[in-house]
Amino acid sequence: MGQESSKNGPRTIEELWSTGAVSLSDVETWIGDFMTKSGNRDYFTESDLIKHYQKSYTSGDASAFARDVFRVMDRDRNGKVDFKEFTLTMTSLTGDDVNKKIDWAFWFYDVNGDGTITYDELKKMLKTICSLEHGGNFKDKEGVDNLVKNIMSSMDTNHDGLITLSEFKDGFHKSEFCIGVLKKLATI
Ligand SMILES: [Ca+2]
Ligand SMILES: [Ca+2]
Repeated sequence: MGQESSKNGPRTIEELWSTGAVSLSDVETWIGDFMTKSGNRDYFTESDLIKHYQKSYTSGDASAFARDVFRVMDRDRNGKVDFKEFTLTMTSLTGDDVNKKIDWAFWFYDVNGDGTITYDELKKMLKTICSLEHGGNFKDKEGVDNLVKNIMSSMDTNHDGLITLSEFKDGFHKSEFCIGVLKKLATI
């Protein structure tokens, strides 16, 4: 259910353009980024994206982060991200619509795509971000557990152990960690 609404986005560059939400320079930038990631093919794969991030995050391990970004980008789950899928991500993450950004971040956390974020999914995401920055040598296990508990308790307002999209939207701005992750996602 998580990604249902995303399928209603523009299907072609012309359609995207006609929405008026993107400029020519945005599209030119995305074409350049896409060509770099895909090596001038008409798609890129998970391993292409992993290699790409490994170059940017030399002090950490970017593979888990790249896998999660790829999972959300590859909307039809065919193992390839084409230019349309790439631009749908870029319009969500770089546009002015905060709701779209938070939707995208929600799908990023919702690893199994069932429409809710569990304690384990949140913990996995925290480890992924720590690996990205510190190479997976995150020894403060108690610190991770406490941070996950704090985020859960501030967002899971009905205390059923699950964060829904609506709870995520309400609680997002209260979590420095979640805001920090979104800033990272905006640079992909
Ligand atoms: Ca795809
Ligand atoms: Ca889930």
